Amino acid sequence: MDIKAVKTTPFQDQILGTSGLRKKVSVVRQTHYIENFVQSIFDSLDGFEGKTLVIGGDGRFYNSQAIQMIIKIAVANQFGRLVIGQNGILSTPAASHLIVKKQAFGGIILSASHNPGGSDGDFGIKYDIETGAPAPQTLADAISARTKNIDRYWTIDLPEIDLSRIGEQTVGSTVIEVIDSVSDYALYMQEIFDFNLIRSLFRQGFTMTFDSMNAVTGPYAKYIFETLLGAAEGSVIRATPLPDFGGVHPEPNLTYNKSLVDFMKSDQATDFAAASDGDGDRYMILGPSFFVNPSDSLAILAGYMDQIPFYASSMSGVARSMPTSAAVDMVARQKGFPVFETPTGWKFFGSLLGARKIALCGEESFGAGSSHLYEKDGIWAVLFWLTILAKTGLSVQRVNEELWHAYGRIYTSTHSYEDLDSAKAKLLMEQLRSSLPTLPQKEYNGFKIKEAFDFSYTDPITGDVADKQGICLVFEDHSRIVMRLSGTGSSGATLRVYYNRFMGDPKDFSRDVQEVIEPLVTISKDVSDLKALTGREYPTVIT
Ligand code: G16
Repeated sequence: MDIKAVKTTPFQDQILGTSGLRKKVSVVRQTHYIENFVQSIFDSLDGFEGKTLVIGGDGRFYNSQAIQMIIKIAVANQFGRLVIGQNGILSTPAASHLIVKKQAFGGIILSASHNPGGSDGDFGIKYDIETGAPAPQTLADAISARTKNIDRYWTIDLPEIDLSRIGEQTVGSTVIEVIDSVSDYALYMQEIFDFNLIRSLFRQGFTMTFDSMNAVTGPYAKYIFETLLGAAEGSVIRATPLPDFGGVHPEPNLTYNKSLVDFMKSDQATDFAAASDGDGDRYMILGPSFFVNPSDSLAILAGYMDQIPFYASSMSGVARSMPTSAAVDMVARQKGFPVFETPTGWKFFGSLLGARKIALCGEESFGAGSSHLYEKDGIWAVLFWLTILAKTGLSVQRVNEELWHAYGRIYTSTHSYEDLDSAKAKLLMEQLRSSLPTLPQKEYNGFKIKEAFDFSYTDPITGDVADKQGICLVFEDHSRIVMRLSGTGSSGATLRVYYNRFMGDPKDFSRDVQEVIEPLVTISKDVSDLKALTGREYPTVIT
């Protein structure tokens, strides 16, 4: 086997965002683009020679071609074994699980998650470390830095590897193993949850719809919900992963999965519905005419976690990203668990999970996970919900209402302004940042600002500091506005504005979310000069 050093020049835009590298397909198809980035990952790591690398992706356009390139570079860099999902398919949580199960050095996951696919859509690459957690910020920074001065990558000449056939072959000193994408993950779920309990729910006639949105969870959901658990055939819809997700924007929320939301408002609604995103790490939960906000969902999972034997001896603390509402804090306080507040990005949970400081974590952006694996996990969250419904016999709505009756309701919504001009969006944040000292004690329509600050985080385990993680305005009545720029887009800028407003009186528990937060929306626009600076009056996505 002839290992070749290929001369290359750096691309200046290979900066890792909230979750790895995300770019338009047209960008990653440039000659040397994938190779540069993957070699930059390897150049930022030490001691992987002879070790195992897991590779897989969400099946989006360019997945297969990119995997063939990565195989060549990984072989040339002397990995001992490559474990690849059949047809190049691995959901993010399944890849994370495999990394640990196969005692791999790490894994490369090809996904732009919830971003659209297809030839003019987005592509993404992220690296997970040996715990199956996303590369921590220090490693992400090292990779970004290496992409700026890379001048060669290693590769070999190799005919295309047939990824449709399960089995092993050896190339040079590297074993290339193609595995079933679903079975290990499905077995692991059976270790965590009582499948007999959930099966009994379906035996009693319980109905569910799981919408895979033409993305990676289709084969996982079909096997787990229909084959193993006995949900009626056809319960899993849009179950075949397609390179362009059938034109669907694979983001499970009220805007991009309106069809499921509408279905759950119709006469045909099932008892329960859920959806997952492009790479299977996000989830959305619905009941008939009822939506569970992800911040509430996290709090509900925290409330029931000690009833799941898998966690009985390991239930420690919980963590949420800063923009996520404090509903989970109220549950954790009552149960005596510490709460950690981290910046947005799953990578910030990794050190806390590794140090066993937390057993549960989640985000307002439709992500939840636990110590079972160090990525967020959509199907796990749905199985957790099915377990709660089977144990309690309650409806989705009733489970959520019980949370409000116990602790009060934090009305929560996120408004995203997508495709803004980047320079204008940055200016908005800079101006807001510089006005922070003047804001405390200011009153807007009866809402008095108590604190105004830019969130900064010191990782309690590693000591790493992350600054400028979102501007927070906290009001005297505990309402809160958070503003930050998204780090997952592939072009332009997305401004995210997060609203929380607490209501303690049960007569206020069934109000319209947008009506409740409306005064805060007006304040956020005023303090940030949003319309004048961006030319936008209304968000593109409301969740
Ligand atoms: C990623 C991260 C999440 C983050 C989300 C939104 O999710 O893993 O931690 O909350 O992006 O980030 P942003 O607000 O910067 O767009 P995913 O599902 O896209 O991998």
